[in-house]
Amino acid sequence: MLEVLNPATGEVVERLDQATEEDADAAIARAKEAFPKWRTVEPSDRSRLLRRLADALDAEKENLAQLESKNTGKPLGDSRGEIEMVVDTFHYYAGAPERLLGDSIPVSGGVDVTFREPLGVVGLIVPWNFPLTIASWKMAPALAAGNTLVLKPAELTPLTAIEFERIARDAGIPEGVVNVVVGPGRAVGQRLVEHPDVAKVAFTGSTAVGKKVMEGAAATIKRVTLELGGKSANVVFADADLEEAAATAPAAVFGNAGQDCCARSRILVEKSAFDDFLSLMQPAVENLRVGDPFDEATDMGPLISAEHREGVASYVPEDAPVAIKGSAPEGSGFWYPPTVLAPLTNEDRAAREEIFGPVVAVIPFEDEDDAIRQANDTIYGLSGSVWTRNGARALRVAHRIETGVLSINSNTSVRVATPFGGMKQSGVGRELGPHALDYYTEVKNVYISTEGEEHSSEPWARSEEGA
Ligand code: TXE
Repeated sequence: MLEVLNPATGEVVERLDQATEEDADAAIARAKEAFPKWRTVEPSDRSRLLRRLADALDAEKENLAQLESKNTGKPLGDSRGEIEMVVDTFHYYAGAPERLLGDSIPVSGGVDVTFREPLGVVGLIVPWNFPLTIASWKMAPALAAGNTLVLKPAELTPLTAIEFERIARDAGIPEGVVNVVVGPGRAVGQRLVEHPDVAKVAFTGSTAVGKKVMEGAAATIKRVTLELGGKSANVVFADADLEEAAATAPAAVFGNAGQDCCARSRILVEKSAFDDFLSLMQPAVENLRVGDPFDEATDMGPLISAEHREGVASYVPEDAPVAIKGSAPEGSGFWYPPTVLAPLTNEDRAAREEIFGPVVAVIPFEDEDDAIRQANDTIYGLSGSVWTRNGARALRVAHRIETGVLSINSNTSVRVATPFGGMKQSGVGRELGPHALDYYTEVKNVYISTEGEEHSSEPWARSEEGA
């Protein structure tokens, strides 16, 4: 029996039966059976069905947002924004079935065209930090391209995925196309990775489990996309709008209580502006309201679990250089205060590992080369920001930072219409935007001879004749 908790109170909100490997097999079998029919649904009809699903999600968005906040502890306003993105993601990919264009390639003796075909059954494994949002980034392009799917939500946050399965069915998505299996990563997740009838696994989670997924997928040469950890740098030059950079830096790392793969958890500040930056940042940290997710004034909720809080706290030992500390409620719930460690070096543990909590390392740098060297001195490469008023420098630095997404004078990472994903050990592949569809389709090349019977169409035959 799986006990689902509310992290803001520590109370059980739901008790669910856990799926087993046999349940995973049954879901894969249902998806396999549904695939031939779903892939041949007329593109315009598939489009219409996905649009209807987006509208159905829109109609239930308040219910879904409330459920997401109850299960994750994130502020209700954040959950509403996330569910809005789920709806937008389905609307965006609803336009894709009729736009999955192939190529026509000039060749001699015939016509050559490419088709973009669905993969088959795809297994989607998602984490607890943005439960339904991250699932939608995978489900919408997968379905638009004609795949059927099995979704495994994180054990800690299965509630919106269960609702999604019902909403999809009610919206007319055919039986077996969308299957949700709630169960442990090691049994159900692993089964999706190893099962020969699953053509691809799309995974978001820790880099450690991502490596296991890649390894497990090798046995059946399964396609994989991985969206893993990050240790993104927020690079602030002395010539930047320091007030804006400092006022927005806390939200860029403490948003979702720091449980965000794009969190700017290293702030690199040019030495000459270091003290000014910290002074400007202080009120923004101290004024963060940490508390009840259902209070509209709340900026930050609790961490996901007691165990995770212990892990986060281990990065702030007794002798840690805590420069700024926010507040957090006492008592039940998995609370942790926003914490700024400064000055740190890029060698410190808090600057090297993904903490996934509201703890940030502020690190000085000497000049542009030093900033780039430190920003790149990490195994990760997911996100990041550059703050400067010098346009040429902004582009120079953006080119040299090894990261999949970067923003200049902004802390945003994700948009429905633009590609998102990591370099280095932050992952493989891209989600969102037009690029995601490449990862849910195979390219098939078809050559059609236009030569008559009397002509040989084989180039080697022709060269033999000429020889
Ligand atoms: O992630 P896991 P967890 C990081 C973050 C966090 C740490 C642990 O640092 O503290 O990971 O979080 C399923 N085969 N991120 O434990 O274990 C699991 O059931 C197949 C960063 O929650 O990676 C869940 O559905 N699947 C990240 C999903 O994988 C397996 C987001 C993620 O779980 C499996 C989350 C296995 N062997 C955590 N083992 C980000 N970058 O956004 C587990 N799973």
